[in-house]
Amino acid sequence: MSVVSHSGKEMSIAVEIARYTATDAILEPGPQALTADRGYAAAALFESSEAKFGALMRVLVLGGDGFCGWPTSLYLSDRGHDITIVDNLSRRKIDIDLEVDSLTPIRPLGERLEAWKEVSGREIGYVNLDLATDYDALVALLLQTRPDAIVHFAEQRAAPYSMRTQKTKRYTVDNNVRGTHNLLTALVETGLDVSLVHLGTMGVYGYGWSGSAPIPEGYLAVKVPTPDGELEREILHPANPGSVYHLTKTLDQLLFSFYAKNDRLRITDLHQGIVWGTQTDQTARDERLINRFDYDGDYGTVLNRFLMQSAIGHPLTVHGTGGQTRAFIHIRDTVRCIEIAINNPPESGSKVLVRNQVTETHRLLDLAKMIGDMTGSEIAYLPNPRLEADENDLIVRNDQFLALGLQPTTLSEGLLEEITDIAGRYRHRVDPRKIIARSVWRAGMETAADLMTEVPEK
Ligand code: NAD
Ligand code: USQ
Repeated sequence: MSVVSHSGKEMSIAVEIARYTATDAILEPGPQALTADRGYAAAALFESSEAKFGALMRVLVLGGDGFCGWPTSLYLSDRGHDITIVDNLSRRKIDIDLEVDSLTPIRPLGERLEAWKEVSGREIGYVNLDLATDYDALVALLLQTRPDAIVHFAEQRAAPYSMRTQKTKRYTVDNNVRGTHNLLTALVETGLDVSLVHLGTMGVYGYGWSGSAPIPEGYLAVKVPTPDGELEREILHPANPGSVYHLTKTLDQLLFSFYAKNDRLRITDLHQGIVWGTQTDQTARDERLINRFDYDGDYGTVLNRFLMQSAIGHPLTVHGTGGQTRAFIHIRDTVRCIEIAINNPPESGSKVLVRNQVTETHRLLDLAKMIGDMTGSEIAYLPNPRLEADENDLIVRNDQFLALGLQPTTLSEGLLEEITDIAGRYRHRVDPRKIIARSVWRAGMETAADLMTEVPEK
């Protein structure tokens, strides 16, 4: 594990652990060594650095090098919070395995952080740690930084990648479930009073289960028949995952529910829709800060894929009939929602606070037609590599974020800008042989052939 401190210097975890051990003479080896008392003792060491950086809130951003985590880290840093990114760079390694790259030229994390310091005058810390395997280092880090809030983005997040092979199925479960559980037990072990904000997904509710009934924010009021009449109860909305990835998010929900009840952890689970767009005010300040844009068949999400496809003249790849309806949110609204969530945490002893982080719902075919009308792109109706309903209704409650001040960025505001500023500008970086989605939900399912092998000149 390597650590880049707030001063930007590279340290090894051994140095940090040695500092704890040296200052806390009463520590015995073994599990009892990592107690809250040890945390308070160790924290004193870092008071001076806290004073120096004058933070409003100390926030750990787990997965802070990723598509949502990077702009969130910059946004929160810009707002005066003291940010430390935790990331094992697994997402960048998966790109190497898949022989694909972000459409936008993302820089190495160290260079990103230097650039941010240069343009904003603010420093962001960085720790390279695997949440799923480096448990002791995670505990040490929590005791060292004593965060007020943790934002947990650090999971394998692509449904098609999670369905690609038996190996990627197992990796997705091992990585996501172990990572989340390690974090929860580390919070209990350290005894720190931290607000945890997790990025969940709309996909935990599934699509079509409740017909045209609005999807509530996490919980469903039900009537249970008993011999003495009906009992009114509130339950977690039934889980109906559509991929191994979405399954891990439903497992996360149960872990959260247990630890909120048993250990009184303060947890917010944000059920986010599909994020579109690329830049925020902060990532747009310098090209070295540019955000990731995935376009390939595994990691590219539907709307950003359509935008990229229209920029290179590729037909818009609608799976099946395009009758699937999904929820969307712009990346600028994602970062605002995270700030709202860390500013409005639940109290200790409350149930998990679930907020639906979505601003619009759209039928995929309508989206494709909207982009086709703007750009003249054709629509290609492809065999669907996923097992999913051809059509579904989707009405989602998002009252909480609206009540807390979110002002949604609508599709009509951002689409053209995204096509010309990002997809058009970096069209030369597209490898068209990576566009067709080829991870199938069940062996033997049909996939389309490449529709383009070279990006045409403009
Ligand atoms: P991403 O893959 O771009 O970022 C995730 C980051 O976490 C990566 O930088 C990766 O290296 C890191 N990471 C993964 N496993 C880790 C581990 N074990 N230890 C340390 N770091 C690890 O994904 P994203 O699009 O930014 O999504 C972030 C979160 O938001 C995910 O949990 C995802 O499920 C959720 N979400 C994303 C979307 C979307 O459209 N992108 C929508 C809804 C929810
Ligand atoms: N689709 C197409 N054409 C494409 C790509 C996708 O028609 O070229 C369709 C898919 O078949 C699916 C829908 O678009 O019906 C959405 O696919 P997606 O890849 O955009 O989104 P999804 O797999 O659901 O996953 C993404 C993120 C995930 C997040 C989720 C939010 O990768 O991390 O959790 O969106 S939600 O969908 O609301 O659950």
